Parts: sequence; C-alpha cells; structure tokens
Amino acid sequence: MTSTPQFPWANTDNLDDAEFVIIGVPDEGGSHAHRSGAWQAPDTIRRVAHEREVFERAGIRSISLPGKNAAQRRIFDYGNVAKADIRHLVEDLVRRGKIPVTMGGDHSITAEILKGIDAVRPVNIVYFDAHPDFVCSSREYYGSVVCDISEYKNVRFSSSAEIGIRAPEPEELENLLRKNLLVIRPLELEEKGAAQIFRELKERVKGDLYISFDMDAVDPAFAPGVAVPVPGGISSSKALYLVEELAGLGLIGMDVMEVCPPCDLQDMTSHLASRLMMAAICGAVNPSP
Ligand SMILES: [Mn+2]
Repeated sequence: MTSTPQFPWANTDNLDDAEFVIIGVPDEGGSHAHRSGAWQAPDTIRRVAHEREVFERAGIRSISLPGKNAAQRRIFDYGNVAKADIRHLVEDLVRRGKIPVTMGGDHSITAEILKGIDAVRPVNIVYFDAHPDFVCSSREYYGSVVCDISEYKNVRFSSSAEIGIRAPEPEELENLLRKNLLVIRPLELEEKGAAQIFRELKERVKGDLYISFDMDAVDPAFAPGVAVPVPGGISSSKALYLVEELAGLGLIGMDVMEVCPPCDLQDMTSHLASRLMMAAICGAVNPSP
C-alpha cells in the first residue's frame, strides 16, 4: 500500500494554527460527463505537486515558492472527506476564520461548500468555467451549481462573475440574463488583457470572495485532463495571474474542480491545479489567524 503525500506546501500539523485548510473531496457522484475519473483528483494533485515542487539540494529539502507570500502562510492538509461531510466542515472552518481550499471531485461539490459558507457570512463568487453551470430545469448536479446557489441567502450575484464561458446551453443564457450575472468570455480576456479584466472584476466584486475554479475554464492545450474539454479557453498564465490578484480582494475560500487524471497528459492539469491553489493562497491578504 502506498501512502499519499500531503500537499507539499502544508507546513503545520496543527489545525488551530492554520490560516488555510486544504481538503480533498474524491467524489464525482454529481457528474453527468461521459468521461470519469474526477474522484482521483485530490490524491493525484497531492502526488504530482510533491513530485514536481519539492527539491533536495545538499540534503536539504525545499519547496518551490509560487508567490511572494508562500513562506509566511500557515497551511494544513486535512486529507480527504466525503461529499456529505464537506458542508459542515467548511461551515466550522469559516466560523473559525480559516480559509478552506478544496480539491474536487466534480463541480457539484462547490454547491455543498457554499452552503457551509452561506450559513456564516455573505459571499461573492468568481466562477471560472467553460460552462455557465446555470441549468435550472435539472438540479443538484454539476451543470446546475450556479442555479442551486442562486437560492442561497448570502450569495450575492450582483457582485459576482463567471469567467471563461464559451459553451452555454440556450437555457443558461436566459438564466444568466435574468439573474444579471456578469460573464467574461475568453476572447474578452484576450482583447482587453488580464490586467484590465482584473480592474473590471475588482470594481464589481470588492471583497468576501470565493473563487471556484473548474479546470475546463483553461484551454485544453494547458489543461487537457478534464471530463468536458472545450477549445478556446484561457491560458494558464492568465488564470494564475487572475487568481492571485483576485485573492487579494479578500479571499474567504477557493476550490479547484473537475481535474480528471485518467483524461490528462503527463499530469499537467493536476500540476496546474496545485499552482492555482498556491496562487490563491499567496495572493490572499491578511488572512485571519
Ligand atoms: Mn463546472
């Protein structure tokens, strides 16, 4: 039996001391995709990050620092939990001033996480995805996440946005308009540039930010390991830039969802997922102790 290493940047064994809590949810019960394997993502992300981000020089082990604040962050790896348990775990962590960083699993897990946050405080969302996930005619699966959370009392769509959208269903376009949720398409990001898009998001979102990152927001050239890839996505460098800058607006939680290790090439999507998690952690300002 092989044991999965911890997320390599985890640097405290004391949950009470942690600012950021990494959690895996190896579940894809809410997926309708033809390709499966997202349940394998949490342990794959940990393993790949460990293989590629840890260095040994003159017998001393060190870890690459993907952002300027990485060394000062106190990060705890909680391990994996069942989907049925994530809501109450997140609620407890947020009440204690901690920032949950969750690895799915399929995207429907985000609705459970946000239930936990919604019980504690207001939340604005930046939702990276190729798909709006705004189907309302079918519910509680990975395609209805945004419809499901639209009914939560503390989720504020007027200060939220979706980014990376390029494969909507007709019903989803109607729902986006009806709920006045801002949509930024990949081409807009190309035309205006990442810095300008960040300024526009900053105007709208302000703070209390939850970042949900479906890896299919990224172009399959950078992230082929997803269940439902769509060409024409955002680049990995723009994704990392936006996540780190957005986190500086006041991060209260983050997730990376829909990594599908059996669909991947050379684990590149898992590696990007770990980098995105660290971009959020490094970018967050003044996390509570
Ligand atoms: Mn999604």
